[in-house]
Amino acid sequence: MSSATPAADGGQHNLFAALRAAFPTDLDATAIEVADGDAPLSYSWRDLDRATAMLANLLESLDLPAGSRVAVQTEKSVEALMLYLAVLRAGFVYLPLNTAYQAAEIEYFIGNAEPAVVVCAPKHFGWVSKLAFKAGTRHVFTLGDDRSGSLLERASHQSDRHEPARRGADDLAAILYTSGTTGRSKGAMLTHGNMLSNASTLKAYWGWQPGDVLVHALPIFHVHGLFVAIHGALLNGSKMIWLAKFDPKRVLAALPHATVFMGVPTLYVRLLAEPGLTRAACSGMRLFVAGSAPLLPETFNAWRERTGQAILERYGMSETVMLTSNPYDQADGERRAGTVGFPLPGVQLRVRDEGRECPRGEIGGIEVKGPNVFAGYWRMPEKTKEEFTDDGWFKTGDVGRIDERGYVCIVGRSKDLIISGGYNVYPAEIEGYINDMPGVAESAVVGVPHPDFGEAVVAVVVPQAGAQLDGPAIAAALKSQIANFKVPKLVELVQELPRNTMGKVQKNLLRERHKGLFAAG
Ligand code: MLC
Ligand code: AMP
Repeated sequence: MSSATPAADGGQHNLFAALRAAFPTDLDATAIEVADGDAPLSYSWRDLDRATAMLANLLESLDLPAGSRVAVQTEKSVEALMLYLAVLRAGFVYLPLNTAYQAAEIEYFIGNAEPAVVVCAPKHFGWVSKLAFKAGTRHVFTLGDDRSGSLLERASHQSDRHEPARRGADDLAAILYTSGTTGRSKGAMLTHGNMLSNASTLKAYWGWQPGDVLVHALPIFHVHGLFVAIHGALLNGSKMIWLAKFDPKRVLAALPHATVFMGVPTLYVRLLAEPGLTRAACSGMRLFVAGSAPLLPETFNAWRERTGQAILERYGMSETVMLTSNPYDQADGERRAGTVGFPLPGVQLRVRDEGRECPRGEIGGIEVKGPNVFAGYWRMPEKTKEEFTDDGWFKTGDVGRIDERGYVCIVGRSKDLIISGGYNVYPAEIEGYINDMPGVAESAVVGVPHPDFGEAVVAVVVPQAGAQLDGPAIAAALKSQIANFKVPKLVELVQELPRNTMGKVQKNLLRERHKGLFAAG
C-alpha cells in the first residue's frame, strides 16, 4: 500500500520538500553542531538528507495505511529530529510526546491517537510496547540519545534516496496534544499548509538571512522548539548549534558563534543570572525571541540593560503555530515590553466580548483566523465546533486587548491553564488525580507567581472528615504518576475551599493568598 495521496491541486505541499529545497547547495557544509555531547559531533546537510531518506524508506517499507500516526517519546537528539523530518518526508503524521510523561499519560495518548508506529527510549521499551500493542500499534521501535536502538539499526538497511511523498496543503502533518479546561487532552491537527505558511511568514518577518546560526536549546516535542525554531533554521538553510538540554553556560559559550536564539521566559531568567551575559557576549547576535509564556517587563528591561538588545516577544499556540510578533524591523515600530506585538502577516486577530468586537483598549477574548489555524481536534468534532465561532474564528482562550498603537496585550486566560516554565498544566487534570487519593474530599489547583518558572503549581486540598493527610506525601504520590513539571511545588491542607454564592470555588482568592509564596529572594 502506498503512503502517497496526490496533492489536491496537483502541487507538492509536503513541508519536508520545502525544507529540503532550502538546503544549501554545498551539502557537505555543517547543518548541525552538537554542543553538549561527550565528543565533538556534527552533521552535514547531506547527513540530514540521507538519514531522513533511510528513515522514510523504513517507514514506507512497513506498509502502513495512509495518514498513519507515528508517536514519538525519546530524549532530544539529532536523530530524533531526523525521525520527525522522515515522518514528514514519507507523508505520515508526527505525534511528539513530552519526555516527562509517565505511563498513565502515554496510555491515553496512544489509546486516543492509535498510532501505527511508536518510537520510545530503549529503557522504556517494556512498558511502552505493552501499552502500544494493547492499543493496536503494529510497530514499536527504540531510539536512544546515543544513537542506540532498533530504529536506526533497521533504517541502516534502507536506501539513502527517497522522493518526498506528495502531500496537499490540507493533509495532516502533525498532531499535538493540548488539554482543555475540562476533560482529557485534545489532539490539535496541523497540516502541511498550516506549518509551511507559518514558517514562510516568520522567515520573512524575522528577517532570516544568509549566515544566520541558531542556538537550539528547547525541547523538540512542542511548537516552540520543534516548529518555530527548527523550521526557521531549516527553511533558511541555517546551521544550528544544538544543545540536548538547556544549560545557560553552554548557551553563553555558543552565542559568539550564533546570530539567533529562541527561548521561553525561564531560559532568559536563567541566562540573566549568569555574570558572563554581557554586551560583548551578545554582540554578534541578531535576534533573541521569547514566547510560550508571558515575558515579564522586568526580564525584558534587564536583558536590554545587560546586552543592549531588545528581546522580540511573540505569541502562539499548538492549535495555530505563531499568531503575533513584536516588530523585527524598527521601521515597523519598537518592541514593547508586556505586549506580544502585531498579528503576523496573513493572520487576522480580533478581541470580542459577549459577541461584539471590542474597541481598542477594551479587554475581551482573543479570536484568530488564518492559513496557520489548525484543522480541528483529532476525532473530536464537537470540541472543534465549540472552539470556533459561527463565522469561523478560533477562540484562543486567551484574554487581551489591542492597545492604541495596535499592539496585542495578553492580560489573562479564560481557560483554566497554568504555564510553568513554558509547559502547560491543566488544574482539572491534577485535581482529578488528587481527588482520587484516599482521604481526599476535594482539591483546587492554581498557578502562583514564581521567579524562575513564571508560574508554579500549588494544590489546596480538603481532607475527608477524620482523614489524616500529609502535603508532601500527596506531592510524592503525584510524582510517581504524572510528569514531574505538573507536580505541585506546594500542597496545602485546609478545612474548606472558598466558594462564591453559586458554590463555585474562588480560585482567585487562593491565588491571592499564595501570591507571595515563591517571591524572589
Ligand atoms: C522542570 N521542572 C519544572 C519545569 N521544568 N517545574 C515546573 N515547571 C517546569 N517547566 C522541575 C522538575 O520537575 C524537576 O523537579 C526539576 O525542575 C529539575 O528538572 P529538569 O528537567 O532537570 O529541569 P530543567 O532542565 O531545569 O528544566 C527547566 C526548563 C524546562 C525551563 C529548561 O522546563 C524547559 O525546557 N521548558 C521549555 C518548555 C517549552 O519548550 N515550551 C514550549 C511550549 S510551545 P524535581 O522535583 O522532580 O526534581 C507553546 C506555544 C508557543 O507554548 O507559543 O510557543
Ligand atoms: P500551548 O497550548 O502549549 O501551545 O500554549 C499556548 C498558550 O501559551 C497560549 O494560548 C497562551 O496562553 C500562551 N502563550 C504563548 N505565548 C505567549 C506569550 N508571549 N505571552 C503570553 N502567553 C503566551
